[in-house]
Amino acid sequence: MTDPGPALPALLDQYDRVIADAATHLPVESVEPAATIGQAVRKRRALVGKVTVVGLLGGTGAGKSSMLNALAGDEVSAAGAMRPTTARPMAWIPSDSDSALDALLDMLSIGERVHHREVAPLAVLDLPDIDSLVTDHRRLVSDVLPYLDVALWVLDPEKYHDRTVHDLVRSLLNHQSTFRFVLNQIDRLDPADQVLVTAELQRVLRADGVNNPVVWTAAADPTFGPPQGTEEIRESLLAAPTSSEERDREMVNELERGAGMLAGHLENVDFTGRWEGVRKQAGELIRDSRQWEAEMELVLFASEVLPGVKLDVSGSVAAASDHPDPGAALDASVGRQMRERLHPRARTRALLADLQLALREALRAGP
Ligand SMILES: Nc1nc2c(ncn2[C@@H]2O[C@H](COP(=O)(O)OP(=O)(O)OP(=O)(O)O)[C@@H](O)[C@H]2O)c(=O)[nH]1
Ligand SMILES: [Mg+2]
Repeated sequence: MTDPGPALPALLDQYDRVIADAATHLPVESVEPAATIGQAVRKRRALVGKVTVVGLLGGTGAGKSSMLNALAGDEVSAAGAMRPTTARPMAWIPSDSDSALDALLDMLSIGERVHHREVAPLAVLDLPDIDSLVTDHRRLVSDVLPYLDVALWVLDPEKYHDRTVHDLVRSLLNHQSTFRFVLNQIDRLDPADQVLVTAELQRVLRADGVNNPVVWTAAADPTFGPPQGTEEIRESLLAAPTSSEERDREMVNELERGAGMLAGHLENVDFTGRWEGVRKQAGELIRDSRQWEAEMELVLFASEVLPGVKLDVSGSVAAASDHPDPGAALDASVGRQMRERLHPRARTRALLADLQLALREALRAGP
């Protein structure tokens, strides 16, 4: 974005107005996912520029905990041969970390925190593996991702090809600007194989849809000697991991995703045109003493245009039966109720359309 600073707060405010408007008439479950995205972006923004938040992702045994220990220069997370080792996430964070980071960790239920006294404003989250059968682990990954400056995928020479990893990479491509990859345990490969495996990993990642994947190589906990490559990784993480444009762009992308979710609950139906036919049909059925069929006709139409909303249909049909023009009576009862309910939807839809336009413009103006 050319001027990302002021654009994002304005877009966030606009987003929140649409959510608040939708919440006045849509069911909670329709609004909540989009509202959560908005909150996530706000929290994420509060952290920008203060601490670089890195999350370690990957299969069990790849060396995520070992990577954290190497980056920290100390054993802060238990690594081990037992699979899986890390059952619960932990965070290695600056001891003077601000409340925004604590609030984020609280929200993600990451209770285990080790504080460091380094000058580097680096927070590293050691996450449980993504390939065990514990689906909670994968849910945690998607909950955490929107907040990361860098999602550091730790892979090893044996399992770098694993389907679980690549399925997940593909499903999370909307966060790809934060993706970095490290081929760990390179001490187990001879130099020629290191080159081959790295190239192959890059090829697979491109096939997943990652544009220009950054692949580092390292040995976080080699069988012999000190860690290799981790110092360079640490420096790369600290050196402006993602540009502010990229970060803002990612947040705008998130808002666009949330707006799209809401749009799914506000689809436009041609009420006026169709209602004319439905009320005529129901009116004729009533005149033919087929009240029950008239009710069905109305219920079906109502459930289509206003899913999840309860309307008084049988009372209205009974009243219309005593009316000289049942169709007109239905229009004044059921029809009026539907119009009243549809009115706020049209309003939210208009607000949402404005928001989606503004989000698209912000993305188009990007680099
Ligand atoms: N040879 C070699 N072994 C490594 C390297 N990095 C980690 N290991 C070993 O691999 C095993 C698994 O490492 P962890 O760091 O526990 O792996 P993890 O990804 O955290 O695993 P989970 O917590 O189960 O998800 C340990 O026995 C480590 O000592 C490396 O660079 N080279
Ligand atoms: Mg671990």
